[in-house]
Amino acid sequence: MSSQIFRSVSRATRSIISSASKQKSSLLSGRSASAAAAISYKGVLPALASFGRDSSGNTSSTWIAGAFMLPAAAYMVQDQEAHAAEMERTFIAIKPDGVQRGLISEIISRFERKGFKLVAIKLVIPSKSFAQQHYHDLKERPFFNGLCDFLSSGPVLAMVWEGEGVIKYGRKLIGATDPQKSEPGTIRGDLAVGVGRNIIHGSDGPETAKDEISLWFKPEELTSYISNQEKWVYGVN
Ligand code: IDP
Ligand code: MG
Repeated sequence: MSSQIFRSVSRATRSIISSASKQKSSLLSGRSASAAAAISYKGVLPALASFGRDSSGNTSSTWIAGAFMLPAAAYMVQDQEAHAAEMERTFIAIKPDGVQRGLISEIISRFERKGFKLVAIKLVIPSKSFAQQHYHDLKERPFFNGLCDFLSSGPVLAMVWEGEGVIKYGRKLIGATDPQKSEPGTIRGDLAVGVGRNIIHGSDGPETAKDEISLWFKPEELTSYISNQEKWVYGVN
């Protein structure tokens, strides 16, 4: 993890330097730019955290404005992309039963509270053929037709969540397929009773995560950003 942070910071540093040499005007004021840099890097690399401050530790907007104009928004976007590229993503969907039962906020909050980051979300009613594509590897199972009818029967909340280990741990948060066997404390264990109405879907591995994300979302619907809590979630000692 520390090497990942180092790589992100190295890339961010390169983008600060290259953007600054190309651009003459700052998209944020010197003070905002400096504050943004401190948010991204303080605690990761002290030299960068003090970037834009004078020896007393105060923000030095004249120094930034006069000597080294910071295209803050530009480098922040590049840094976000570099950072996000190193994080795992999974596809999570609240099925029509979970939506109808008013469990959206309960389920989202469990992923949020864990420290995972929401990067895409939309409410859709999938067609039957879309449901068949989503569950294509179950097409030989006797419940396949009923399952696809059910998935396409109402709104599904489709999401992409990002974080270290989110594919495997997302499945742990969800619990066993049959809620009769899901542990208490898991989403299905706490909130569902029958296997045919187990309220949530989660990708079961890196390949399915990749396939399901691209089935449900266009690339431009996926966001990349640094969440303010990341340094608290991923700090190392
Ligand atoms: P998963 O959702 O835990 O990954 P899968 O085996 O991929 O479980 O099955 C997909 C979905 O099919 C389940 O979430 C459940 O809704 C449904 N399903 C699985 N097994 C049965 C069954 O025996 N009867 C009815 N529906 C089932
Ligand atoms: Mg599955």
